Amino acid sequence: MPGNKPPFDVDRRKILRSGLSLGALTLLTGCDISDNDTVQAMFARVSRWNNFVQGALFSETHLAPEYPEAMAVKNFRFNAWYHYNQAPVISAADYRLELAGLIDNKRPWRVADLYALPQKSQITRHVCVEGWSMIGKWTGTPLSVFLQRVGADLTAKYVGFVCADGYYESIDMASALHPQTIMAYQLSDQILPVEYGFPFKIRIPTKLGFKNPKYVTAIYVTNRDPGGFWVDRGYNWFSGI
Ligand SMILES: Nc1nc2c(c(=O)[nH]1)N[C@H]1C(S)=C(S)[C@@H](COP(=O)(O)O)O[C@H]1N2
Ligand SMILES: [Mo]
Repeated sequence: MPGNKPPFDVDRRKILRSGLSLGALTLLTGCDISDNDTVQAMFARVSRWNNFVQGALFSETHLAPEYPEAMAVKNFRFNAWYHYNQAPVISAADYRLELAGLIDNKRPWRVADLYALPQKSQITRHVCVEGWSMIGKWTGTPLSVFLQRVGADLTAKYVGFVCADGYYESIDMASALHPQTIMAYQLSDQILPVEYGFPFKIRIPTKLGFKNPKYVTAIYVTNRDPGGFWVDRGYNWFSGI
């Protein structure tokens, strides 16, 4: 993702290319789209509607495709909004995963304690909104197992993540409890290298790549929409695939 630039500017040409006529959008939303703020507000409404529809269609039994081991790429592509050599270097000795919000046991977790939890592997496709995708093998603990272990309120709406590089993300509870959503400690059977998210990334094969936060330093459970780094710059929050 380039610099701190928003991922897109809403303009008339892009709306027209998306297949919706300006007239149709005006009818749908009741907004006059003559100025950019109104267009932005209208898109926010369409995006909220998208969240609702995607959430309603999402089912905990819908599984992302899994692939044979031989299809997993060994040299995985790095992506962030900065060069890979600026990825945050986390010391395992000093690291503590902080827990906050609607969680009974907020004791911070050390890397070794996380890595001692039950684990499983998945070979799934990571799809980046920028137009590339890659199959990788990730291994780690189902987020549902961890959330149960710490006594999270599983009836709450959102699970939020804070990352060591200033990135942040959040997902709906149904996606957090999905069997393929894992706290991934390994990529290609190796402990996650620094640039891929050490000590762990949230791997969610049912969502776009930007919904997969790396170098997670805090997890919290809440009923208030926490947003996300790219979502707050215009992307759709649910972003299911
Ligand atoms: N902390 C953090 N997590 C992040 C990002 C980031 O910039 N910072 N970028 C996201 C995006 S857009 C993608 S495509 C994937 C890239 O993960 P990879 O480097 O393991 O391929 O990480 C996601 N998670
Ligand atoms: Mo991405």
